[in-house]
Amino acid sequence: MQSIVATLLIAGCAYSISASAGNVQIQVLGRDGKPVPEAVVVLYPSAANAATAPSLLQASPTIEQERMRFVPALTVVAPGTTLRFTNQDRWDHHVRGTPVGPAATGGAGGNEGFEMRLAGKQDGQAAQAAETTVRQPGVLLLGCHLHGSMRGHVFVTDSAWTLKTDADGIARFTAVPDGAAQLRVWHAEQLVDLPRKNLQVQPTPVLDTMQLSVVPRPRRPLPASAPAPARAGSAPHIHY
Ligand SMILES: [Cu+2]
Repeated sequence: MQSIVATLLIAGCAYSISASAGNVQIQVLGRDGKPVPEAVVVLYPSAANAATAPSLLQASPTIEQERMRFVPALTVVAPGTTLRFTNQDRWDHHVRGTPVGPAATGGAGGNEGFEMRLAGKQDGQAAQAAETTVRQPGVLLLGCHLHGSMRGHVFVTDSAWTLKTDADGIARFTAVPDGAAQLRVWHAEQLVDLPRKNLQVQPTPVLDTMQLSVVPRPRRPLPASAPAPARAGSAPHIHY
């Protein structure tokens, strides 16, 4: 009897260890200690294991212009990804993407900016869409020439191990290769880059936190109905 119990215990342990191998959970906190959703958590596992990288990123993301907002407000992609912008509002948007941060001033390392005019959606017709491809790691600030309140970001990452934090401020990675890894956290309102942190990924779960030096403002709620500025529809006018 005793040996059966011992066997079961050993089996249970083995199971829980294998189920949690490579689990890395990073919680991002504001300066006030509260969880921060919509932060970007980037892991850089040791180079020897780079081949095992998963596909955590969307291959063909769409960013909607909906009720005067970019939805989602933050899009995380790999270099080479084509972004699709779709105007669901009844009025025009003139979307622009502006490189910000260190890559913007790094010459060849930065992305080109882009802009695109998208006519308002007409009854019974498909929403107008336009695409642009991001080539280099870096951050693009999204705005609209017509509506100064519209803000969004595209984070072009240099690691396949990249996630946005959820409502609890947590990014949950699984099956991260064992060994040394670096951790980077980015948030739109964290203007001074936080220093990277060294992690040791191991068979037991790794739980860690990164604290911003700012308290991000809560995002303004989606209005039930936005005012509809009367603008004549126009042909798409796209610059790359
Ligand atoms: Cu607009």
